[in-house]
Amino acid sequence: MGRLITLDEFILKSQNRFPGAKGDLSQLLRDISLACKMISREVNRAGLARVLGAAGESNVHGEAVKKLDLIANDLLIGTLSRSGTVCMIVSEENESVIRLPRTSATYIVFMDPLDGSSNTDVNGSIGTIFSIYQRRSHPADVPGETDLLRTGREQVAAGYVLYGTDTKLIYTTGLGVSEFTLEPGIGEFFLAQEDVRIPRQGSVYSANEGNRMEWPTPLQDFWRHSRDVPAKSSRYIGSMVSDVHRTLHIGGLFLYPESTGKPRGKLRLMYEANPMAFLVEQAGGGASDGTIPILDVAAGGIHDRCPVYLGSPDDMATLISYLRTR
Ligand code: P6P
Repeated sequence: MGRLITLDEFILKSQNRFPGAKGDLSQLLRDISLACKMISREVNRAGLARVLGAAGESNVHGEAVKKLDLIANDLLIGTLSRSGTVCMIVSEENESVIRLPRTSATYIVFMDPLDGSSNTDVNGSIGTIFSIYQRRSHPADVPGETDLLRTGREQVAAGYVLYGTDTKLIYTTGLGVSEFTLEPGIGEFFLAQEDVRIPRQGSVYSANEGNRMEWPTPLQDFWRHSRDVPAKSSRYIGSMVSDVHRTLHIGGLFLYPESTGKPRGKLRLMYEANPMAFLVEQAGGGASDGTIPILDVAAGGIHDRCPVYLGSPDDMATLISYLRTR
C-alpha cells in the first residue's frame, strides 16, 4: 500500500485541477482543518475538564469551563480571522454577521461550530459543519447582503468534521466527496476514502419519531410504509453530523421535516442543510426540502430554517413520490 496522503497534499493536488486557482481556497480549507484539530483536542478532554469543572466550576488551570460551543466558535473565528482569505463569517453562535478586517478577502464562511453539542453530556458524537461561498461583490467594495443570501447551489466548498471514535473530516469542492481521518499522535488528517458514494438505497431511516404525529400526513403514511418493509430499521443519534455521516456510508434516509410546531423544521439552511445537501448530492444522493432540492432554496435570512429530507437516491425517489400526494 502506498504512503498515506495528507489533507494538505490532497488539497494541493486538487487545486492543480483549477488552472486559475490562486491558492486562497486551499489556504482556507487548511485553516478550517487546523481549527478543527484544536476543537478535537478540546472535545476529547472535555470529559475530564467537565468532571473537574463540576467540582468547583473551574478546570485544572483554574479557568472557568466555558461551554464547548463557545470554545469551538472562538477557535474557528480566531483561525479564520488570521487566514486572510475570509471577509465575513456567519456562525450559529452569533446573531449578527462577523465582519473580518480584510474586507477585500474572497470568501464567506457559514458554520455551525459544534453541532449536536447537547450530546457531549452523554458522550455522544458531535461535529463542526462549514459552507464556503465566493463573494459576489467587488473586492474593493465592503461586502454585504448580496454576498450572504445565496442558494446552496453557489457553494464552492462544504464539509464537516465528526468528533467521534475517530476525528473525521469530510468535504467537497464539487469534484466528489473525500474523507480524512485524524492521526492525533502526528496531528495530521490522512486520506481515508477519495470518492465517497452513497449506496443507491439503504436499510436505515433516521428521524426524531417523537415528532411523528406533527408531521405532514403523507410523511406519516410513508413512515408507516417504511415500518412495513422488514428490511428497514430506525437509527437516530440526534446529532446531524453523525446521522448524515452514517447515511452517507450505509445509505437510507435522514429527515428533519417540517411539523405543526416547527413549520420550517429545526435545522438551519445556510450552515446545516446546504452543506449537507451539497455533500449528499456530490456522493450521488438526493436532498430536498420536501418540495424542491435544498440547494435551490432561496435564503431570506442568514439563520433561516429549512426542512431536510436527504439520503440514498432510490429511497428519496420513494419518499418524494409519497410527499407529492399531499
Ligand atoms: P431534536 C442538534 O441540536 C441538532 O441541531 C442537529 O444536530 C440534530 O440533527 C437535531 O438538532 C436534533 O434535534 O429535535 O431531534 O433533538
